[in-house]
Amino acid sequence: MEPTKTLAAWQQEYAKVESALAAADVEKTADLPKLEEVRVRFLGRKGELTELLKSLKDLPLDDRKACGPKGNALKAAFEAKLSAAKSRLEDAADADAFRKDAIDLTLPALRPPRGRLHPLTTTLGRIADIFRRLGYSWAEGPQVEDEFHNFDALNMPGDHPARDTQDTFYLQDLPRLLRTHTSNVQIRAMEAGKPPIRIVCPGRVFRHEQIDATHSAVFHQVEGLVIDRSLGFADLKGHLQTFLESLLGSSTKTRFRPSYFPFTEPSTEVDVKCFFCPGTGCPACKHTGWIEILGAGVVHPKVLRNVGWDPETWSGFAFGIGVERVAMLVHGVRDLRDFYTNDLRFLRQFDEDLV
Ligand code: 2U9
Repeated sequence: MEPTKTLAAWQQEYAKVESALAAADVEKTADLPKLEEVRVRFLGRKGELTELLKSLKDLPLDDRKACGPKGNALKAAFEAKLSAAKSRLEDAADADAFRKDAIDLTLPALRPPRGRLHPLTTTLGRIADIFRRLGYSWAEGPQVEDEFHNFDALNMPGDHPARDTQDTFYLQDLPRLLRTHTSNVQIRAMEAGKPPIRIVCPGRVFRHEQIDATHSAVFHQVEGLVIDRSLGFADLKGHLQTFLESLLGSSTKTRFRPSYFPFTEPSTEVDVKCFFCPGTGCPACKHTGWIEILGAGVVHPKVLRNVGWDPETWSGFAFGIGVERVAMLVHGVRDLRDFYTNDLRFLRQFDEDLV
């Protein structure tokens, strides 16, 4: 191919590109997109430096030999500057991002949300703990029960009002029911073992109740049973007085009123002096000055006989406490339904580290 460019013309173009490169001032480019613009301007497919190098082929052979290295050196110097500028800008961008996302390790940490025990759990724990210290062990049993363990064994014959479908949930097509108290656990413990016995039976019970601020169809009880030789009402009073003083304070005043349960004789309901008013009467004690807290009695001889224990040799007492009722009294909760709706605003009030 015939040369079409003269050495002078090429040198002139070289000088133009060289001064354009110097003017572009690669070292001072402010950001990466601008740097890329400069690269494309000189080294793109139609870039000024690319065109200059391409036009080497139009020079006479001798001139090409002299100018080639000059052109390549210009290109190498420019590429070195580009690469240095690129590193500098990338480092600066990294440093910026680091500064933006940096975590100040000296700041106080966010407190992770912490769960807490449900007030019914802590109340049950408190009750169980007191009886544990009085030598009771813990027994649990089925919530779905047969009529014998829930009723018959407890001296509640077939026509007893407590068996009415108004009070009891019966399972469809099965001779089974949802237990109405945890007494089934005591019956099962007696069947399975031998006297003496000293147990508390906590658990969920079910009654077909109209639900309101003080009644629920599902609630929790702790029942207790103590059977030994020659135990009587005085032992019952001693245990329950000790329990109530532990639960509510050593100055707790109690009152044992006569009552009736089919499974105990004699039976009693235990009141504590109202701790919301000075005995003058208020809505909490229904204006009586006393609050009913539990029921109890000396175990009926028929109940002992029903599990094959001789009432001539063995006797004892039993009691029942409603967990919700105790929790309401202790915490001043007016509506029992608050325990079941899982409203965190309600539950967060019980920040106890108990049990
Ligand atoms: C056996 C023998 C006797 C358990 C008893 C009560 C009295 C009682 C209520 C308190 C409030 C139920 O939760 S509540 O509604 N309970 O008044 N419970 S004596 O007597 C028994 C249990 C088992 C073998």
